[in-house]
Amino acid sequence: MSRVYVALGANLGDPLAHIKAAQAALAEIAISGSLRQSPLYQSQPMGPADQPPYINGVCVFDTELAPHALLDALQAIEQTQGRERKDERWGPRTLDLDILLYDDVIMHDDRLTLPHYGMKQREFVLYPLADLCPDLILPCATPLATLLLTCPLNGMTPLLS
Ligand code: A4P
Ligand code: MG
Repeated sequence: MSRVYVALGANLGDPLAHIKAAQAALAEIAISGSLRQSPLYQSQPMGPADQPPYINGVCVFDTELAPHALLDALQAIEQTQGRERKDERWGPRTLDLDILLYDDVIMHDDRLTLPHYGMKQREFVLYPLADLCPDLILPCATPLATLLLTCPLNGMTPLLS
């Protein structure tokens, strides 16, 4: 069994509905009862500025799926929710599910980089991650709390539910 952290992001259609549907879908692939979800945030778009704000959050759960099988499962959830892959880097999307951490696995191949390559700089990843697991130490031995010290909120606000 492995413990995984998955980042959720959406900024098209009804982003909150996409995030909530994704949380429900993740609960289905998680080992029963293991899923916890962070509070949600509204964040400014990283990348092209002419796109709507994002809703972001993080989930943690336990799984028997191997890393690539987990990626397949996440991409299937993205497709179910109408994700279209476009050429524009960091462009808008109905739903993006990224594997942040898979146990302490460090790997890189043509489909999967673990830990996720951008997670250490992104406020919309680090703050919800800290909500779930403030004492987390990354596989590179860096404490999450250390990364937060140099990560401004960049206008991100908690989403009031
Ligand atoms: N891939 C490699 N490693 C991973 C991983 N750890 N988890 C590969 C998930 N996928 C991984 O992803 C491209 C390919 O990355 C996948 O086919 C997979 O094999 P994608 O979802 O098709 O494309 P993408 O998400 O547009 O690309 P990229 O570079 O991964 O973008 P990011 O890093 O996901 O950023 N602004 C705010 N405020 N909030 C956001 O959530 N998200 C993005 C996308 C841009 N701006 C944002 C946000
Ligand atoms: Mg992605």
